[in-house]
Amino acid sequence: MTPTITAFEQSPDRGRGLARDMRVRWALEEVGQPYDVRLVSFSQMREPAHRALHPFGQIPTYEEGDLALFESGAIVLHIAERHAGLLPDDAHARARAITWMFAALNTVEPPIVELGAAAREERDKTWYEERRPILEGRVHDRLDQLSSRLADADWLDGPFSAGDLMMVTVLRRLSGAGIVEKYPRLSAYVARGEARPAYKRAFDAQLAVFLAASTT
Ligand SMILES: N[C@@H](CCC(=O)N[C@@H](CS)C(=O)NCC(=O)O)C(=O)O
Repeated sequence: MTPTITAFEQSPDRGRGLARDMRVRWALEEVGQPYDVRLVSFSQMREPAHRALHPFGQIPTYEEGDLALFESGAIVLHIAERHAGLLPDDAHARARAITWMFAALNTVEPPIVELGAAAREERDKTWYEERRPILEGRVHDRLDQLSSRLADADWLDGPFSAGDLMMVTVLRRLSGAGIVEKYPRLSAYVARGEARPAYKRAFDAQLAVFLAASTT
């Protein structure tokens, strides 16, 4: 059965692949699972039909028969567990790859999201210039630690896994901030992820949506 995911009708990231449908698209491309996309506007995301799928009125969602999921991490894990290619067969290696998924979402992404939210929503506040270095410092702490752990390896734990997919998409949220560039190992890690054919297919698909919306 072909799953259907939701994505922004017109992404605020202007097709840079930073919205979280990108993770799901990439995972589906990695495992070779075709998918449909239902595009939603911000007003549709607030409506009861979408809220029934996503209690917080966000994207992405994932529907497959009578299964409906939300949360990009849960969706990518579901895909990775049902198809070969994103999780190792060895039970311990598999558990470690899933640990990296959680680390990406639960340890690395929160300070990145906080920094972005402050830049968007607090820029005109009196405290912003004082707070920004604190928020940047929290991001740098995590990137320092991540870079040390990655060291000169290609991926976080053996072959590319859903843990890397999630971590690369989380680090990409810093695009344009000039932060990841300070960590050559992490920059190269993100570039390795972006060079994967499945990543490119996913990126092109979400960019095509943005370009089509921009010309109408
Ligand atoms: N933890 C959620 C976050 C979902 C999320 O923040 N989605 C954003 C797009 S990347 C969204 O829908 N933003 C619009 C809004 O919150 O109104 C996940 O990983 O799926």
